[in-house]
Amino acid sequence: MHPHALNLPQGRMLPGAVGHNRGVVRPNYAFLPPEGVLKSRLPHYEATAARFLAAPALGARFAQFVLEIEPGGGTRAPTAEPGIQQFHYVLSGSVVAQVGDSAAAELTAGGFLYAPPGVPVSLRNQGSRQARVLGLRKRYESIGLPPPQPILSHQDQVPRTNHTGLEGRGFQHLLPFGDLAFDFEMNLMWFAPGTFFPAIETHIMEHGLYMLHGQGLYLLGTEWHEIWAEDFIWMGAYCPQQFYPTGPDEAAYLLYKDVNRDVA
Ligand code: UGY
Ligand code: MN
Repeated sequence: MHPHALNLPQGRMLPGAVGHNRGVVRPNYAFLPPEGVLKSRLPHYEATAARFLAAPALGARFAQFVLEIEPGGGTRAPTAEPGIQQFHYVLSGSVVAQVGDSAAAELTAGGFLYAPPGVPVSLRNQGSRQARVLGLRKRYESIGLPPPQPILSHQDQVPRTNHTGLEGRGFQHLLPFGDLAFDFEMNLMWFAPGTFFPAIETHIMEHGLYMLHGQGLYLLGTEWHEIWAEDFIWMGAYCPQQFYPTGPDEAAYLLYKDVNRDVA
């Protein structure tokens, strides 16, 4: 439809009706630009908005969300749910965090925590500006091992590795890599301009991808999507995937991946 046909005041456009919507939801993946993901409130948080990204309603077997915590806000009391693991990663601002009876620690951008199933988490914004925190909840799949211990750390404490032999790739495994007690990974994936995966991946693991830096082109199924910082992608099992950074600088995203468990 031509914009004039809408009879809008001059200079006003109806987003989506005459523009391009980058958002896509398919049975096996979803691409969610941030502007379309609306706010909700949660009873166990005060002065906090939640923007849900991945959820069982989408087809995901985990939940992922951004918390916008105002100064003085956060969890009303430490929160836990039997059988549910929690992971939080600070995007901006800072929070004072506690997992179980660990010492309280201030987490700034790049700080993260892991709470084993049923272990309570406290997140409080004691700063003077909004804190943005990426959260994840996943039901723990127990095996004959004790569940993992709580973690409070920062990405700067995590080595950057590259097992690919391809120059310009980087991996930071925020959770202990190869520890079979964990049933998921949270990895920072770095891409210098000109890099990409060695092959189009088509694997059983699901992903929740939050774009942190730079930009690129993401293949999902058979379609390419332009991706920018703050975009989110859910990839279901066996979703074909590939990535090319397209900006002048390194691109990076935080990637959830379910691992280490058998299937039947
Ligand atoms: O480890 C992975 O599955 C990763 N290479 N996938 C991705 O970044 N989409
Ligand atoms: Mn993958």
